[in-house]
Amino acid sequence: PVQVKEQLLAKYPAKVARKRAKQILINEARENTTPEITANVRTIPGIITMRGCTYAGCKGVILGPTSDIVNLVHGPIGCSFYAWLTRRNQTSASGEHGENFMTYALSTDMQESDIIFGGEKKLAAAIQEAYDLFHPKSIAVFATCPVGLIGDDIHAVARTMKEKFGDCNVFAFSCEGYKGVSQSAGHHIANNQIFRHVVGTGKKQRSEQFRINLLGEYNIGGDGFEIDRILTKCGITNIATFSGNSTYDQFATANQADLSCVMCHRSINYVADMLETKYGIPWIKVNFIGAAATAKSLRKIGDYFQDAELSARIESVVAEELPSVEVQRQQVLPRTTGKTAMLFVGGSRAHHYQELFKELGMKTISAGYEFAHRDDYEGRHVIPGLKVDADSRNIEEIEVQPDPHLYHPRKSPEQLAQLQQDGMAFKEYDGLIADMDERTLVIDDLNQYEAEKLVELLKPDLFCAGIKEKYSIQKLGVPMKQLHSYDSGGPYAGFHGAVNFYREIDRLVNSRVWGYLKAPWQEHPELSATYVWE
Ligand code: CFM
Ligand code: HCA
Repeated sequence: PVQVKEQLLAKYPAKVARKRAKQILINEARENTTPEITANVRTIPGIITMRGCTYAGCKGVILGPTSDIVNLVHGPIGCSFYAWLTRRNQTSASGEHGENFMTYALSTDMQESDIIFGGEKKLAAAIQEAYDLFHPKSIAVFATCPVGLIGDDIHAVARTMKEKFGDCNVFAFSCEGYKGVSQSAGHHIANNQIFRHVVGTGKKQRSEQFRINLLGEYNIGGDGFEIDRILTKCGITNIATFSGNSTYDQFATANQADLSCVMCHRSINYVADMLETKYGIPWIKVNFIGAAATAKSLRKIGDYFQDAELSARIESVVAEELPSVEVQRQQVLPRTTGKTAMLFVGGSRAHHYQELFKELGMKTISAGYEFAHRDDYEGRHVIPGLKVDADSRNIEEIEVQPDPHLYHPRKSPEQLAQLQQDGMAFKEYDGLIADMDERTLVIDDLNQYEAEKLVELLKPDLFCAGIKEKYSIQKLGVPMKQLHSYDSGGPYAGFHGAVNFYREIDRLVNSRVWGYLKAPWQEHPELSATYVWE
């Protein structure tokens, strides 16, 4: 791996190589201190990053999957067009009135004249139009880059319209694409506003048993549907998923859950903390990617509630579901064992999916996140020491206090201490590095050039990333699996999802077709022209 790292850096100018070197880590010497990686910093200009923007993280990732909040983008039409149904968050429109606004793309369609004279009037008119069309419970307004540059006060417009309507919660997000170094800043801006404007405002009293929130699950390819199927079967009530297939009222009553379960740590861990501080809800890390991980997460939830009947039910669900998953696994195992994979996805998936590859007997030889932070790599113990730079200071941290009316601790300090003594880890996440083998390569914010170089040097049997990587990797003769959109497949979560994944990965890594692929410039060398500087 040392040589691989050197070769990845060899072509860079010295200054760039120095910077990138800190984001490429060889996982070794576990017995020493945890290795440190540089993450959540600006991409070096000129590098073709895999990342997206802050608006994508706010509007696309966090608010995108809600079904009954009307999402209105204030900006030029391109920002909407290129975000229209590109993320595969599914909705069932199972909210109170069956609303589903997810499939619409609403935009103020900013023009040059709006940039010059200001776009606030146009925004107010668009909010009015959306209200007249749908009479929704809520309208969310998203700013794209030019809005921040010209200084439209979207929050004032939202406030005015909210007061005017009386029955519609209008609020806005200053999530201009440039606000942070990646999508991650957008998650934070989105979550802060949902927490501030929606959570805890619900009137409905929830009285079901074993109430949880599922944080950081976005129902890509129906993952959330499969997780809900399993939870329901176990008798666990999922009050609110943040934000896969979610509704406004689910967010509004999330304060009534007794436990928060965090799937994607990167996109939402601070919300789990805020729910605990303000309402007294403890949180645990879960993972429903992988059959064994699913069983483990269910048992963790059971242990928390300390109810013999619930635990027995969980055991019977696991006993009923696991054997058929195991049959499928045993079928593919002889063909997948020993194959190698590389995983480069935005945040948690580069970690979670290693569980499924382990179940297939496959080795993850290199992995990394587009935009995760050091705690997602090294574990939460690094959080107190994280450097605050100009970019992270830009993103608001909400100061939260216990709510005078709604705070009540779900467990006494003694109960919590007992649970911890029995092995339950609260507020804990050890990150990706701890789960990876020694001498594997962990790379933050991988780019186009390094992706191709890595494939050339290590020739994995499978490369996992997103749409921008897909075809360049396939042209190198290596099968490529999209772990964002699932290439229109899925679900991959839970028990049914594991079976889907086993079957697809078996087909991918055992098909010989990839080896026959030749890129046009390999067949016709005259196409591989070299630019000559005169
Ligand atoms: Fe969390 Fe996600 Fe991911 Fe993410 Fe994303 Fe996504 Fe992703 Mo694409 S919230 S960090 S911002 S698990 S959209 S559902 S697939 S990059 S690894
Ligand atoms: C985003 C969304 C994305 C993009 C996926 C991809 C998603 O970051 O804006 O690059 O293939 O999952 O849809 O991460």
